[in-house]
Order: sequence, then C-alpha cells, then structure tokens
Amino acid sequence: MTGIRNIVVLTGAGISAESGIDTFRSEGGLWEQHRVEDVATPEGFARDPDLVLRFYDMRREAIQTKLPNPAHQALARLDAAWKGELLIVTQNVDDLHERAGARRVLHMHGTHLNAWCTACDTRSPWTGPMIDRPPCPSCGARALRPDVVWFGEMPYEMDRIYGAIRQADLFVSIGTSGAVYPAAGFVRDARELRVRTLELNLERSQGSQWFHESRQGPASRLVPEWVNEVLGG
Ligand code: BJW
Repeated sequence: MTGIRNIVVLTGAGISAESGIDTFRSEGGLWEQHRVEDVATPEGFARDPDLVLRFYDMRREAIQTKLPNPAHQALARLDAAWKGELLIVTQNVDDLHERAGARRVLHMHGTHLNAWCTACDTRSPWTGPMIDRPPCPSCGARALRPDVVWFGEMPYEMDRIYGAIRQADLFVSIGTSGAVYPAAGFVRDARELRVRTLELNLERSQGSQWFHESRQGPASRLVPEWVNEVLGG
C-alpha cells in the first residue's frame, strides 16, 4: 500500500464476537442483560460490589475458554511483518490479540486479566475470581477490583494514543459501534490531522459517515482481506 508507513488500528467488541465473546450493544448483547449503571460505573461498584465482582468473575472465566479468530490472527500477522509504526489500540478487555501473537497492543479500557488494588494502587496479573475478596499479592489488603475502565473514569494511555494518531498515515477502526468516547472521537481527530480513515464493521456504525471508506461484513473476513492488501499478499 503506497504512502502508508504509520498505522493506528482501533478494535472493539466486534472483533472478538466470532470467538464467542458477547458484544455490548448488539441484540442480546451484555447491555441488554445488565444495566450499565449497575455493572460498569464506579457508583455501581460502590453500591453493590458483589454484583459487579460476579459480573466480571463470570466474564474473566469465560474469556479464558475462548480462542483468537482469523481477524486477531491477521492483525498479529500485520504486527509481525509491518516495518513502520503500528499501534493496535483495543477497547477490549480480553487478551485475544496477545494470544494471537500481536505485540504492539494497548488496552485503553484495561484488562480482565489484571486485578487493581485500590489500597496500594498495584496492578497484578489475575485469572481467578474476586468475589471472595482475595488479598492483594502486593500489600495483602482485601481491596481488589477489576482493572477495567468504567464510565466516568479516564481511559488508559490517552497521550500515547493521541501521539500515535498524530504520527499516523492510516487509522483503521474494526468492530466498534462508535458509541463510547473518547474512542468514538478518534476518527474525527484523525480526519482533522488529514489521516486516511477506514472502517471495518459488520454493519454501519454510529461513526460510519466520518470515515473515508467503510466496509461492511464479519471481521473474520474483512480483516484478513485488508491485511493482505496492506502487506501486498
Ligand atoms: C462486528 C461483528 C463481527 C458485531 N465483525 N463487527 C456525552 C457525549 C460524549 C461523551 C459522553 C457523554 N456522556 C458521557 C460521556 C463519556 C462516556 C461515554 O462515551 N458515554 C457514551 C455512552 C455517551 N465515556 C466515558 O465515561 C469514558 N471516559 C471518559 O470519557 O473520560 C473522560 C475523558 C475526556 C477526554 C479524553 C479522555 C477521557 C470511559 C468509557 C469506558 C467504557 N467502558 C466499557 C466497559 C469496559 C469494561 C467491560 O468490558 O466491562 O468499555 S463500556 C463498553 O463499551 C466497553 C467497550 O470497550 C465500549 C465500546 O463498545 P464496543 O467495543 O464498540 O462494542 P459494541 O457492542 O458497542 O459494538 C460492537 C460493534 O461490533 C457493533 O457495531 C457490531 O455491529 C460490530 N460487530 N459482530 C465485525 N463479527
């Protein structure tokens, strides 16, 4: 692909849908089964921590049984082969990009597989449940919470993300509804910087009109096709 050296890829729940991980806003998605205010806000956690810990324990256990799909694998192939800058910014809290082999991944909404100690502010790798209030591996306090970004909290590493968008020649959004900010605003940030923009999503998203090009279809087909175009294969 001529003239493209630096790429920023944004991924959302749609890229993991074909691995069997629920999206949030699709029919039957997580937000039809749970109230966002109850399970994805600091206020909800303060009100009913057991409900929130159970919700995340269930999802943490489930993701460990899922496997990367051809879309994750294609991005890992891009990561291995691409000589220019690449940053895969994922809103997903699963680890399927990493398990597919991608290395240049940033989890802007955190990860299921970390526990965050609200007493000593340490993040520790975590695969088990939190409902029984296990002690923090670092300080021993029984004050762990999922290391995920809830509504009203600041997503992680925003300076690094905006820095990568400023340097980018191409911004690609994959499997995200464009409903949640600041990620939903990246396409407009990129356009203002005259970065080329491409959307790959099952259907038109809330942000489709902002992209130079929007392709519709399952990520397992669209992403490998696009990576082949980029790598000239
Ligand atoms: C497929 C597919 C297939 C399906 N192939 N595609 C008013 C205006 C603007 C902003 C605000 C506002 N009021 C409040 C805000 C801020 C708020 C916000 O955006 N609210 C909106 C709801 C309006 N945002 C925040 O609070 C954020 N923090 C913040 O803004 O801090 C201040 C700040 C200011 C300036 C700069 C920086 C910061 C924090 C947001 C945290 C979001 N957290 C969650 C939960 C994480 C933990 C968990 O997993 O439980 O993150 S919510 C949930 O939504 C999760 C996701 O990462 C996020 C995005 O969802 P995503 O990935 O797009 O999934 P879906 O389900 O929505 O879409 C899936 C798409 O895939 C669909 O389009 C399908 O069609 C498609 N698809 N199968 C390809 N096979």
